[in-house]
Amino acid sequence: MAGEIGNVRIVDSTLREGEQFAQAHFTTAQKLEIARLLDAFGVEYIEHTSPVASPQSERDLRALVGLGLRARILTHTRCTLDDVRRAVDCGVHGVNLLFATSEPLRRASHGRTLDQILEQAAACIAWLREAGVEVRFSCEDAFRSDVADLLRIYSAVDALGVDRVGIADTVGIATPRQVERLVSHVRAAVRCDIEWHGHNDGGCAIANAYAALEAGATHIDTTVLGIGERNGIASLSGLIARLYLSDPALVGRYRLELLPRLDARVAEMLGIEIPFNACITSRTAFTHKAGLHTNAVLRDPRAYEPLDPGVFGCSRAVLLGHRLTGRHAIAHRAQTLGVTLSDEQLQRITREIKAHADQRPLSDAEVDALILALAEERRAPANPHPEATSWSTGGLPA
Ligand code: HCA
Ligand code: CU
Repeated sequence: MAGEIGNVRIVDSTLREGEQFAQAHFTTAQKLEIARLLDAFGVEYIEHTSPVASPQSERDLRALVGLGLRARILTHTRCTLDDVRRAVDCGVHGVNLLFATSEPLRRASHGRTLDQILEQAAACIAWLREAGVEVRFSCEDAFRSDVADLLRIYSAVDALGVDRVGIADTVGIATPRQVERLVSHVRAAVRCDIEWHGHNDGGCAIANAYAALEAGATHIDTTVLGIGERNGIASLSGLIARLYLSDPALVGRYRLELLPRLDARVAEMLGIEIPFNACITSRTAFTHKAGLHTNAVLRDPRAYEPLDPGVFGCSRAVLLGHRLTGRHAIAHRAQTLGVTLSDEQLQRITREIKAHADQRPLSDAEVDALILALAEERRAPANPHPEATSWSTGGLPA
């Protein structure tokens, strides 16, 4: 499968789509910090809000261009000559143009006909080509647009010389199969590259981005943590996890160990936690709990670890103080503490932990205290009341 995916290029839109997240209000310094981190990670493009949006947006875009990063700086504009001129004046390397092509958005938004859309697009594309910057033209709301209309527009802008066309699942309604079908049609209709932008309303953002790549898309829009309008788009960590699982070589040029810092910093700026179910960077992404799992993982982590935490600068955790705990994991912990337990002791402590954890989970320190108490017992004369081991009253796990 992955063999079909070529050289993926990431267009990170944390500073554009991400700014549309309800809780986002980045300062200039924060935007520049995010951009530096994304650049160090290795994304190929960083997309920033249009300079037309507000005076601060224009100043920030200029400051971003001024950083002289390796990543190419794009801005996202409407299809008007005023907007594209302002964008180019800020020094961007490329402009991501968009136009809504679906009937519901045409009605609720701009009210233009297909011919009018094409006329405006042609003028902007010609101007941008003359200015010597990269041009992308995207159809907003592609999955509620007529396929024949889409293909007509994409073929026309391809002929006008855009570097890539964009396909946007603006309201997050597409399934991977639908994505594969539409992207394949577009792939057959244009020579230029294809950018994919998909929202997560139906929980398919990462799957859809991957389906787009399988069908011939070359560029994928992401944001850090997947932030964006409503519940956002494909997250950078999610896309990286998905690609790595198919073939680590697909993400070999990125500094994967920087992902946790990137996600943590952006979460901090937004005043949120990294979502518990985030790929790679969630607090529990490499935590193993049930006895069956921990037993196997301690023998060979690959048993239940499709991603190697070390590659991403993360480490594995094995939880012990809960009712699903297993004897092997406790024996392993004891060994780490330099304690060898007899089979009988091991069974006893496992039983005790389970019984106790039925009331509340035990912290690591509490489990350790129990193991160490048993070690004492081994050294001292036999405890006449083995079940009466006292429990530490330490706090619950964080
Ligand atoms: C929006 C625009 C957009 C644009 C995507 C693109 C979308 O905020 O509605 O330029 O490809 O989701 O359609 O983010
Ligand atoms: Cu969007």
